[in-house]
Order: sequence, then C-alpha cells, then structure tokens
Amino acid sequence: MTDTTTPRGFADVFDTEVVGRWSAPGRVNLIGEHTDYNDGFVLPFAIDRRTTVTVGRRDDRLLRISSTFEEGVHEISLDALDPASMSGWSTYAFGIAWALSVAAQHSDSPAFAAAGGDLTTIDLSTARGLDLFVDSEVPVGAGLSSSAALECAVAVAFAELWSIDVNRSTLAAVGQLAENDAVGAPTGIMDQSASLLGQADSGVFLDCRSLDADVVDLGFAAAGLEVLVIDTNVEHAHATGGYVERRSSCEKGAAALGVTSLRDLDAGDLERAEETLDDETFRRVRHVITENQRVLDTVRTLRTEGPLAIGRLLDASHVSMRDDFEISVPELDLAVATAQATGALGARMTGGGFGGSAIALVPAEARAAVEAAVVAAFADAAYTAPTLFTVNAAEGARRDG
Ligand code: GAF
Repeated sequence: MTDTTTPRGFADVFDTEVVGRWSAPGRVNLIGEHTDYNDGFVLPFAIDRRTTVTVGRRDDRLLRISSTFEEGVHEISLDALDPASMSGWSTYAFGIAWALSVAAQHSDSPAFAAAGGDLTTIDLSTARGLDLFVDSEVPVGAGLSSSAALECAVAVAFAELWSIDVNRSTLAAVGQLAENDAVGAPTGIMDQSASLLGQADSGVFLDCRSLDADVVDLGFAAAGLEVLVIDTNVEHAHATGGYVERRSSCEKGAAALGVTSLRDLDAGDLERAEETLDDETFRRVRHVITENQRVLDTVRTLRTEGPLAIGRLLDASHVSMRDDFEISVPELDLAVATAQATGALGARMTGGGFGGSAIALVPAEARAAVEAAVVAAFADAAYTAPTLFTVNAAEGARRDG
C-alpha cells in the first residue's frame, strides 16, 4: 500500500544523481516599506523558514524542475532561455538562469553597477543541464517573499554548479532582474538581498542605492521579545494593481520635484512637495520620505537603546502605510490594532501590502494573549481566520548538503 503521508522527493521524479542541496529563507521586513525602488533604506531580516532545492546534474542542456507542491515537471533548454516561453511558478527558477545569461547586457543598470563585479565572466554556453526539486516552508502569498526564497536558493545552486564567481549583491540583482523581466513584477531589490545576506539574530540594513549592507544586531531574544507573524490569509500580488500604481506615483512625484528618486528628498522638502504635488501624490511621497527616516531611526535606536525602544517606529510606519501610501487592508489594520492593544510593543504590516502579513513585536509572556485576541477579533469581524506563528532572524542562502 502507498504511504500517502510521505511527501514526494527528488528520486520520485528524477533519475539523475543528487549533487547537492541549497536553501534560502523568506524574509520579514522589520521596517522600510516601498523604499527600495526609491533608492532608499530598508531593514528586513531573513526568517527561519526556508525553500530548499535538491539538484542533480544532467548530461544535456535541459533544466527540469518539480516540487512537493505541484505534480509534474517543467522544463526548458539552456539554449532557449526566453521569458516569453516561461509560465507559472517555475519562472522564478528558469528566470534566474535567463537573468544570469543576460546579466552582462545589464551591467550599466544601477543595481548591477552598484553590486560591482565582472559580469562578462558569466558564461552559460557550456553549462550542463540540471534537475531541480523544490520543497518550501515559506507560505505563498503571505508577503514573506516565497518567490525570493526560491529565486535565491536556485541562484546559489546555479552559481556554485556553473562556477559563477560573483558576490551576493550581484546575485540579488540577478534575482531582481528575473522578477522584473521574467516574472513581470516591478519589485525592488530588498527581498533578494534579505534572503542572500541575512544572518542569525540580525537585520540587513541596506542602502538600496549603493547596495551597502550593514548587519544590525536585533537582540530580540536577549530582550525577551518575539516577532509574531499574523498572516491575514488575504493574498497579495505584485505584478498587478496597487504595487505598480504606487511605484508610478513615486516616479511621478520624483519627476515633479526634479530629483532622480525620492531618496534625494528629506523632511525639509515636505513643504515644497505639498505645494507642488496633488494631494494623493504628496501623501505617497510623504510616506517614502518619512519611512526612510524611520529606518535610520530604527537602526540608531537598536544600536543605542535596544529593541524595547523601537515599538513606536513600527506603529508610525503602519499609520503611514495605512493613511499616506494606502496599501493596508482592514484585516491588516485589525491585526495591528489588536496586537497593539493587547501587549505588543509595536506592530505593522510587512511587505508589499494589499494583503499578506502583519508583524507584532511582543514580550514572550504576552504572546499567547496577543494571539488569542487577534484570533477572536478576526472571528468577531467575520474575517477568514489568520495564521499565526513566530519567526527568528536566520542565516541567508547556503549550501545544506
Ligand atoms: C515587495 C517587493 F518585492 C519589494 O521589492 C518591496 O518593494 C516590498 O514589496 C515593499 O517594501 O516585497
């Protein structure tokens, strides 16, 4: 009799020999939302939920991929890497191979230029094909970057197996290129950077213009704090609607104010922005300006006073996203307000918005009460039950075996 509880594995699908296993984490953004594509600051951390890819080497030029979450095998030839012929979830993996193959043509793009390195050394012309089997603990659609986790696990596997010698910022830029031009989502570079550069118990403080990344000790456990994720189970998407619109509002605001990007503005420009822009664009711009400042304030506060003092910055970030950037939804607002009212030091939605997850920074002894209150509030409002779990800051992409 078949044991239906055993998940499918590499050997159920492929007959090549396994040469290794690589994994990459999802991320929680502690603070700094919609600032990455404005050349601004972000402070995400990699989480202890990972996507793993088990790899076998082939003798031909095919990339084949399968997973625990969907039966069947997707395949593409390394001689015909073209986003137009990619579809579905495998685009995140095949898109990385495509982005590596065209990276040198993008060497002048701001991300590749900032990342540095010689992209002409990337040569897939003699690379052998691979069989890839994916398993993931990162929930899809929860705003925790399941797509970046897959991209980055595959990217580090490809880099090692195809002897591509580039730094991790360059791999993040490769991931962003795949997401933008193969998947079609005009996202920034935060998620791939967090997944590639994360370290245990630390945040990744990234300047998205220079790509300078600094490790910031979060010190949550030592302060008796936990990060509670409240996944609203309202699914979000980046390739459509609101995300795209917010990005164009920011570009419009920057152009009207005569700067390359909103990063070039600070609180001293708010009055001029209000006089120059229509009300909606002004509020989008104000979010980005104030959010950049909150990232800087959070990093400074973590380094001086410690994590017990950052709650009000998380709360203020949520208000800005709710009222100025307008990317929250009632379920996220309820999760945040309930957590704040029942013991969280601070709470905010995390990620692109329009659904997905909120995070709450809670004293360990208050966690059960916060969880119970959030579940009850969702039931009272007749919302779909949320999924709650805690996360720790974890190591970025790596070889596991
Ligand atoms: C999504 C995007 F992928 C990121 O690049 C970032 O813009 C984020 O939304 C909002 O901060 O996760």
